Amino acid sequence: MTWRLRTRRLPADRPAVAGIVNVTPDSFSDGGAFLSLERAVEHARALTAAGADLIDVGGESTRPFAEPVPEEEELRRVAPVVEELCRLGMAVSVDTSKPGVAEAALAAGAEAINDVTGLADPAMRRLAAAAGCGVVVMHMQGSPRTMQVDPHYGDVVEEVAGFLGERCRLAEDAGVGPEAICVDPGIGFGKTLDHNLDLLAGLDRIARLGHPVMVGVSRKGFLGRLLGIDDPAKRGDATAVAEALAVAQGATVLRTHDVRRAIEAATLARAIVRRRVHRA
Ligand code: HH2
Repeated sequence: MTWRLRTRRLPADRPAVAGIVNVTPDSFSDGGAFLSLERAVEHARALTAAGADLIDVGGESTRPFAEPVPEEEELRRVAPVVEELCRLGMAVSVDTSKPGVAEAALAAGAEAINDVTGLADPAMRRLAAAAGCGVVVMHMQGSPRTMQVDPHYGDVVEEVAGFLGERCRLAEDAGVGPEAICVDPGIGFGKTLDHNLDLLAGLDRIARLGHPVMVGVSRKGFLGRLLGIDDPAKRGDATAVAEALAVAQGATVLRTHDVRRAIEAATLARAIVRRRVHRA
């Protein structure tokens, strides 16, 4: 299934990969590494050379217990980077829940808005509709400051699928084209280890919503908890395995720190799953 961005489409014949550029001092695995324009651009160039289809630029960490960043500061971090990457011809999504930041990124040429609140703000839905850009509608229970305190669900897969379906309807009512919407279960956003595992096992249910499915497992805490790996930088092998399994379950876009490894994982998973389909 292909995801339509503002001026281009992501490939339909293979899983797409979005490389992460965090222009933040405090992201959980790479905080501070790409805070200057030069470092951020250099990193985006490397991700693109490794095969990234999209570069996801964020200026506010959403790790558990993170404090919100004022809009002016987020703009200051993100706008010059988005502008330069667009000038270099890269497809850029902006990872923000603030309409003001999304608007500036779109003005600089961004192709998509990645909103971890699932387009909660009606202004974000109107903005996306007017720009004709792609959107990622993600599920989160609570906010980054509170989400890991005591997350609970009845049936996590059904609840997340229901939430995403409802937010897709709201986006479409505001005028966002259905083919511009990508959904994301929000791994690690208000979820225990069990919730994350249930969601990864149940991605086929999320895929039945009829939109491309983005999954972000890269270096996340649940991998560390399951495997006893405290250092996020050492979760690369676990990330690749989780990414391969996510693709096998229906993920079509991987949001990741290590693009080359994600492409290998996704290509292998897709090649094996194809055989399963042919035998059925
Ligand atoms: N995860 C993070 C941030 N944005 N967006 C989507 N759509 N899906 C995700 O899973 C997702 C996301 C958290 O990861 P990261 O950007 O590496 O860290 P931080 O939030 O600390 O900057």
